[in-house]
Amino acid sequence: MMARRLLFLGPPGVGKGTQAQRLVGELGIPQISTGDMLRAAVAAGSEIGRRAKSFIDRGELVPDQVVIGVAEARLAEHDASAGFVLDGFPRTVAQAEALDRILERLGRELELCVVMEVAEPALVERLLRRSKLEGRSDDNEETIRNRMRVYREQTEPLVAHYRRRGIVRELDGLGSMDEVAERIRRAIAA
Ligand code: B4P
Repeated sequence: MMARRLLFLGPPGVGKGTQAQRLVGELGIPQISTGDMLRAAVAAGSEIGRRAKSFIDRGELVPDQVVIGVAEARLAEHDASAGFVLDGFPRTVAQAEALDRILERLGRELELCVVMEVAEPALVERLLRRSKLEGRSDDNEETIRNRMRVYREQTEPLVAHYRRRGIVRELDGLGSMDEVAERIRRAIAA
């Protein structure tokens, strides 16, 4: 049995978004990326986008209340009832606690937390390469370093939160996208 309620954790650029997208096609479940949703809100010029933009551009986390509202609304949509890949949410302990409450209300439970790791120099290199292709406002070196620091300080502690529940699978994010996808497939099926 494949796990279908999944959370991807890992530093910026580790491949969460890339791998979550691949899984969508394979498992037929939606990718829930707060980063993508916030960027779409910025592009649309909505109230949420206006509140999020300066945080994103500095590589800081958008305030919990904003992000939790966005994630909660998305998780309640019909297509998430059969499963989902959370990518980029939760990023703080307060968000993880909110996620627990949201899922409990919906009568669902997280099955697996896939933690990906890659050493920082390779991550910075990947994100700088992406900046040339996509021109994302937060993919410059100074902001990338800040995002790494924010990850280590605020998000990495969540690994322990989920480890206590026995649902963590850790894997190496270095290698080709196909190699990483295969490691994820094995972790999900195990
Ligand atoms: P995100 O959009 O989540 O940004 P990210 O961490 O850089 O994405 P990801 O890690 O998924 O990138 P990927 O590896 O796929 O967040 C951006 C900002 O939004 C945050 O800084 C914050 O301000 C805000 N935000 C989002 N969620 C929030 C929350 N919950 N709370 C508060 N604020 C929040 O891609 C990286 C690159 O690597 C790609 O170019 C890809 O092609 C490449 N790559 C992937 N796999 C590879 C491989 N195996 N080998 C070589 N290259 C690879």
